[in-house]
Amino acid sequence: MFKGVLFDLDGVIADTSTLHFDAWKKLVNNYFSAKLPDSLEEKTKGVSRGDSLKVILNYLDVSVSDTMFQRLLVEKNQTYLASLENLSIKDRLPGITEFITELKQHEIKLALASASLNGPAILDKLELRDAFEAIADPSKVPYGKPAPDIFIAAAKALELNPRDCVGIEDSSAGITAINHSGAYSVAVGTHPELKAANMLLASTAELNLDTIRQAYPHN
Ligand code: XGP
Ligand code: MG
Repeated sequence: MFKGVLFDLDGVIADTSTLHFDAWKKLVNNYFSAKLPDSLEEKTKGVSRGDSLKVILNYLDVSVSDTMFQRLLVEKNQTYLASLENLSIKDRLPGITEFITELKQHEIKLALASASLNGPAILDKLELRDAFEAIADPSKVPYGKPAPDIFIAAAKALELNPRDCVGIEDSSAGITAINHSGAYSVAVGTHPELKAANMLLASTAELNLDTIRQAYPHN
């Protein structure tokens, strides 16, 4: 049986992925008078703030100075934080409360492996900070998702081998990261690129210990 679960945050624990993309869209509209297609959302999912902006600038085919790049990052985050003002326990995604309770009952350790620098603040708003034994700091790992670093750091913070952990993700960059870390990957969502996961669930409502335990290969 696995001993730890390494959670992504946006789109797995909280319904915040769309808020991120809304903030990116607003930024691009304000600064470049352009619209981002919904198809770009998957490419900004799971990746860091800076990498998301690179994806977007690349799509727009524009280059900006370093100063402007930093300004855009700050402004995007201000817009995003403003949209979180009323975030609360009600914004936990379906099934998350029950799944976390089940994991705790079985003494399985929890770590956060999010690319977001806002992770700790969001866990506080969702009243979930105490449920997590560790929060891996994305600013302290050399490479962001799709590199495996944040999942390796999260397992290490739990004093576990990634092989003894399950990673849960809603983004294809995140699934690639889990797969390369050695943990067992569980994807939640319907995007075709999530098929690279070891286990694919249509939504967080399907997360439960028995389903994963039965499929987990290192019992
Ligand atoms: P942070 C965020 C990115 O801004 C966003 O584009 C990604 O989709 C998200 O992380 C993935 O979790 O990072 O701005 O909250 O630090
Ligand atoms: Mg995510």
